[in-house]
Amino acid sequence: MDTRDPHDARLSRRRFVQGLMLGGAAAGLGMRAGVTMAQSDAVAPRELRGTRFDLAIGELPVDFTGRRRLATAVNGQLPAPLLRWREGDTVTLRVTNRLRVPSSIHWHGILLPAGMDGVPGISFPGIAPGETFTYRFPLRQSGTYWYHSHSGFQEQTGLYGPIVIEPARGERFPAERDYVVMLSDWTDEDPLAVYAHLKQQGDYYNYAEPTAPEFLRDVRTQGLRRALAERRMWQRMRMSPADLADVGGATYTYLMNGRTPVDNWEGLFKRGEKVRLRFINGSAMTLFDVRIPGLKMTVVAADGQDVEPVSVDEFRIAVAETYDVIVEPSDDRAWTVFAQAIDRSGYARGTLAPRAGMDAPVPAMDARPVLSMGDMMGAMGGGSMARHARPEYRNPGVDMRVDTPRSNLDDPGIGLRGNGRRALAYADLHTIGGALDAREPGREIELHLTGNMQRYMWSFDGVKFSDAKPLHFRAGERLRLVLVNDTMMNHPIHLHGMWSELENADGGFQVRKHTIDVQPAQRVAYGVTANALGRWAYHCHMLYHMEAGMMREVVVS
Ligand SMILES: [Cu+2]
Repeated sequence: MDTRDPHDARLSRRRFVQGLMLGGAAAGLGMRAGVTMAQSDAVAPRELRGTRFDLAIGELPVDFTGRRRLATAVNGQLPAPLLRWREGDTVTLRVTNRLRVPSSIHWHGILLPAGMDGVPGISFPGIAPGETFTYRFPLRQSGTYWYHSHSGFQEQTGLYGPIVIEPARGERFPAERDYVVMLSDWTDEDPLAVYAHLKQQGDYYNYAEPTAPEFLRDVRTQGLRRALAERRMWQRMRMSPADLADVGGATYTYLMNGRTPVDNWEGLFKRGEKVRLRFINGSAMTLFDVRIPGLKMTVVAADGQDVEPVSVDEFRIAVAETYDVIVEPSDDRAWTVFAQAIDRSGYARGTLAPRAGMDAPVPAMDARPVLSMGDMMGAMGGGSMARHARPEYRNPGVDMRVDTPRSNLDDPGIGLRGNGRRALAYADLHTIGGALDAREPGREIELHLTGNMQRYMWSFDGVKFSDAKPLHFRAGERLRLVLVNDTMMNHPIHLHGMWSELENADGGFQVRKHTIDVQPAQRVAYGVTANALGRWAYHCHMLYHMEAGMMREVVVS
């Protein structure tokens, strides 16, 4: 049964186009389109430095699409101000909640005492309306990170901002210019309504079901019998090969540093300069594929940690990940920074240029990728056998189990395979200096990423957060976490408070991260040193997946 209102879908598309035109008109007049905050913008600096910060969480009127909406902002800004810290300093942040509902700020990827982590119900009670909470912690790391609300859907409505921690001994890969490029997804809909629609029907926002012309094309290329068989296969599984994103471009406007594609964020350079771009995916639900047509990007850091430089044309950035790249624009011309959503339903875009007001051609989006059997079943023939937890069986919350997951890290992921561009894969990332803790893990915890797409239920091992007991790590132990993705979606999994040190398929150290994106039907393993006492959140960073229950509490004691 299809309960979507096609009229509704057309309307949202029209609104998107309207938004583009409005944004364009405003840009032409030299106004800041998108965010109506000229007053606060003039007063509040977009970048804050030092060791003491006063941050106020409040509402902000915005207009990204031609409709006025209220966003959640920090100091009247969306994204929240860039916080520039220095490794070795201790920072104090007084956060005042001026909303009518409780709020919080979580410092994503930062090693800190559990009470400073900012997750209501786990780290602290949250910040009540009118209240000020003071966060204070020493900085034991450097690199690109970000911060966001961990309360309700406030992250979806704008409460996210970048953090740059300058290394005490200077940048390993210096550059003449340094820009944060923060990607996000904005919806005019109330996120509560988005979530309710998804619960009502998991593919509510998926307007990408195969169409009649596509079926005819398949018949032409594969023959009637195979095309029919394939349709029947998908129908039998009550799944769609177009299940790439729960929410797409008909609903979302994709932003780069808070600007719509028409509003066009720009970064300036002089020819021959090295430009460092600190990409942060601060979106609620969107994986982006990023490229700058005509320019090679040298990836030098992942999740704040320096890596052996690797030159690529394109990289996928999952929700909550950060990547630093260095580019060297060789000509006196503009270059488009292009970030298309994984389902190719829209994009964020900005421009690198020698002078303000220039732009470059925006590439066409790639064709929408289609899931392969490998994305659903893993390594058919070969591959290790998965051990499923008992609650994964006879469970309405689990519609699929992968018995032979693949564990290769050299796959950049669906839509990036064999597209003629050199796309980054986790196998290309090598953290400089290796693992922080070389001990062989003394214990292994295997968890399965599970869900029921149609009912929009998400969980670990078939058990949602509200029904689950905390995981226990023994203080000081080195352990191995194994994640097996039993679903057809990517899940960027984030462990708070401790590093996740990804292993290659042979068990050797690969890369240190705070968020590990697990591809469909993939098995990954990573080392964790339980050196941070207290209670921590461990969850999928797709906001609506976390809300639905793909989360655990971890207790280190
Ligand atoms: Cu998820």
